[in-house]
Amino acid sequence: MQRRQFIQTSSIALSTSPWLGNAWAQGSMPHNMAAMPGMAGMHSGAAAATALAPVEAMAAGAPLAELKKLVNTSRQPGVFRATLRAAPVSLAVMKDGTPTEFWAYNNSLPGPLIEVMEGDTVEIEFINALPQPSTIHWHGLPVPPAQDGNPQDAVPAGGRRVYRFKLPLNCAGTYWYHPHPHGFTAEQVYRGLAGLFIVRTKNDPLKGIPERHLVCSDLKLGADGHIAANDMNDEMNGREGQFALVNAQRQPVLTFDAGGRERWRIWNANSARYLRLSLPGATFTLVGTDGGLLAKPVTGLTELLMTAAERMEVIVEAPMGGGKVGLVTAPVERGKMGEVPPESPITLLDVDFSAVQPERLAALPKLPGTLRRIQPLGAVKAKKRVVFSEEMSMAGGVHSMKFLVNGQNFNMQRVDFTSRINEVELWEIANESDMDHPFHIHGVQFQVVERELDGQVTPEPLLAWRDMVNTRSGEIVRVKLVQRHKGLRMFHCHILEHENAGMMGQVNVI
Ligand SMILES: [Cu+2]
Repeated sequence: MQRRQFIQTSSIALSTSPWLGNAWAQGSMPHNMAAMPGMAGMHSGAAAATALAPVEAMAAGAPLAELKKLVNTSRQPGVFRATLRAAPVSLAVMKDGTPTEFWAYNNSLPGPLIEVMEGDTVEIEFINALPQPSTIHWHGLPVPPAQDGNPQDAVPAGGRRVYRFKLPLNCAGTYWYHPHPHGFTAEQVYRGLAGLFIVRTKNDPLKGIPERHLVCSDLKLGADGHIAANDMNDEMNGREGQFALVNAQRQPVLTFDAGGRERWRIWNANSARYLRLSLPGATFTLVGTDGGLLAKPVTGLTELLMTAAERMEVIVEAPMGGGKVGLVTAPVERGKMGEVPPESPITLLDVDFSAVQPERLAALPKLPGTLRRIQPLGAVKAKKRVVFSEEMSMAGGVHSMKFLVNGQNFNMQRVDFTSRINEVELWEIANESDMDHPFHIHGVQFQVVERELDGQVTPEPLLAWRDMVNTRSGEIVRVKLVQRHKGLRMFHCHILEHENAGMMGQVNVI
């Protein structure tokens, strides 16, 4: 079926037959998932468009909160030891005090920040007090597969386990953690389970610049204050909540450092929303990507485009004139399907520059011209090809939409690729679908080599370590990577609804 036809029929179905969404949701999932506990919400809630709370239902304008840190209980140097407990928690985030039941790590939204040094050993006891199996996946971190919260290693409801890994040198960067159980990831993340992870290095070239942490996430609440279930649009396009938050606050105020320069670590912790960030009057200097600092800063940027799950580090310098400026995210055209209401820019945060003393900025030392040594990955020993595609059908009057990797749905029992440890591989990710899909692979950072669109190849200008890269409709992205641990690794689209629907594969490293 052609895409246009599908869009027409799907919009009719949405407006006239609320129950069709059920059939659609079932048709889009592997059979065994329909029987899983917790999937019930997707079926019963998928059809009717819930009446949503107005954006004003959440207060705005509070000072930006600092992230809560996870306290290290170890007294041994070089060891970080703590507990993360995932559990339901009732929090009042709406103005009128209506409580919302979230699922959170240590009752915190977002989950607490883990801060460690390169070379540290990390030991996290995970307590699963959720009504579903769960895991903790250490997104982007070079940890062994058995400690990486794979879907195969689910911790049952009521269970617990310890994740233990030693971080290598040269992995300082901006990471995060979230659940990764088969079939439950999207729901657990949108209910609030996601936390932050920073690895620091002893020789930080940007030491001394005040640092900010901005975690962008969204929240979809019904008018009654409950977390809304996914509707058909969410399942198709990825869930985007009406509340676009920073550090779990709606449009907070950041009072900029008087010296006029800050280092921002920005997380796109949204399930699906891409960010196109700008701060009128100010420019960004990009200094880091998912896997840490760049080789050299990139100056003069007016926009930052971040796919879901991507992180960036930027240096922000105060614009002339002071005052308050909004950090705005503009809509990103990513090929959404169905009837999508018009989107407008959202102010995520107000930045108050009024305390800045311009003469202090003039007196600051210049940013270093080089930040870190990044060696380009060398000669390729093996190649892999990943094809993202979508399949739509109206067979038997039932909407069915599949999100596929190499023509197949995810199957935990099937190994899609085999890789050899310590070999440079070229992965070609071809997006043969109508939507953009952000590619992610576990346990490694890759280097983007080039992008090809309509036969035109553009070499990647940035030498950078990443674990997220967008693939546009019709685009082919080529990346180089090296696996450093033996075992099973997942790779998938990081629009969590697509991953949940099976746009995921696994590679066994031998
Ligand atoms: Cu996707």
